[in-house]
Amino acid sequence: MDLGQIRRGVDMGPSAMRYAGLIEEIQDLGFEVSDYGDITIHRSTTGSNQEQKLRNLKEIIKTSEELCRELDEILTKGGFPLVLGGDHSISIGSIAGIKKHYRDLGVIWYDAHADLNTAETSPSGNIHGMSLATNLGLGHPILTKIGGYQPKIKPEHIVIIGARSIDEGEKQLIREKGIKVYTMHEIDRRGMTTIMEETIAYFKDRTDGVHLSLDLDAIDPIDAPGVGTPVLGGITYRESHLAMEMLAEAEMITSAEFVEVNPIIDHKNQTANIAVELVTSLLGKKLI
Ligand code: HAR
Ligand code: MN
Ligand code: MN
Repeated sequence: MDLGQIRRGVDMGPSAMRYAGLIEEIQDLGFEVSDYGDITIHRSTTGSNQEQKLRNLKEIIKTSEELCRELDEILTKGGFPLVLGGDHSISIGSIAGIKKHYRDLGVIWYDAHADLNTAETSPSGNIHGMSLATNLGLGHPILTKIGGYQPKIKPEHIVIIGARSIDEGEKQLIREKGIKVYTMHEIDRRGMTTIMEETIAYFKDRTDGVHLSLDLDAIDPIDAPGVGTPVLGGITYRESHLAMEMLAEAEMITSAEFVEVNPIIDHKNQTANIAVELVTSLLGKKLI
């Protein structure tokens, strides 16, 4: 999927991660993998809907409904859903499908951005900057009702990690709803170990499942250059491994998505390689 923003190429993210050995690496950890393949993207043939406020809305809705159905099915079969992006608008469909299986689903939003815009506050009209708000039930009902219900997530069941580019409307919403955010300031000041310990403790008695939504732009562009909206001063490669390893140790994550890998912008598939490494750390790969 690349319809949630305007830079082409992010739809090739899943291929780049497969090419980087994702499936083999997961199998090496002892897991059985079923690759569900790519979701068909319903790109408009009459020229995509370049409507200013919700760009490509119709196409994103169709795609999200399909992703929602697939994730519902995977969880019904007892699998661990791992979604590959694609721009971050895919989390609308993935969380719509996943949340059907939990009463209080927690979400870790590992991202340079908060993705808490609505059509009213968005500076861009790009739906990938609205996906977390949509999951909270905020914004256009046609988006928030994907999967047939809303809201999916409660504000107190969200932890944002790595934020450093937050729009005015998003800041207001964060304050209004009391959403827990660890910006780069907190990570620098208190260290990733403390942030992850607190996040794990926070979710422990509040949720019955935790979805990790990892946007590769959370990581510093020096380490992960292959993203459409890079922001300086990000989480390091090592801090990100630590975060994934701590989540693995806590056995807390019940589904995950790795998004915004754009191979056209990337250097020698570096960002896709990091994504694959982080998946393996999340799934319990150890150094020794
Ligand atoms: N906040 C800006 C917007 O809404 C930029 C969002 C960029 N988004 C992502 N997702 N890459 O995290 O347009
Ligand atoms: Mn994002
Ligand atoms: Mn982002």
